[in-house]
Amino acid sequence: MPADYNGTWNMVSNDNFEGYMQALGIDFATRKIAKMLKPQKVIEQKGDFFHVQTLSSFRNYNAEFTVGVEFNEETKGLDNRKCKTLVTWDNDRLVCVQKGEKNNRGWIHWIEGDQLFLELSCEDQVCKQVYKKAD
Ligand code: VL7
Repeated sequence: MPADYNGTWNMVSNDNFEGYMQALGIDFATRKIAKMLKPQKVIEQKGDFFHVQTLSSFRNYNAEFTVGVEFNEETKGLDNRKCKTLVTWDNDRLVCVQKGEKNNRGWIHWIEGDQLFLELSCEDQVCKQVYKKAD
């Protein structure tokens, strides 16, 4: 039985989002707006199938994937790049590798209690986010 990520999760902290966005080449004006946001993750999981929505007042991002199945990801509204993306289980952690123009790009999710953790990597930058489960 894989871990259960279902739910609505509200951001509580966002460390080095600026560095991550700079590594992705996001322009200054967009970064200024983006770093003020407190996005929400809405996750629907059925076994190995995930629908992850990252919602904010500025932009939304939508990802659908099955663990273990590589797919073509287009980061629409973010850096607008194309990646070959693969998410796998590492025990109860979700480990994503986004192969493309940027080196060392990917993310890792895990849960501890009522908190959802996310580490986003690109090049030499790591952004650490924490979300708390909504009631
Ligand atoms: C998705 C943002 C910065 C552009 C706007 C900021 C809008 C809200 O890949 C991600 O999540 C995974 C794991 O949960 C599932 O797709 C992170 C947000 C990364 C990167 C780019 C700044 C402009 C933020 C959408």
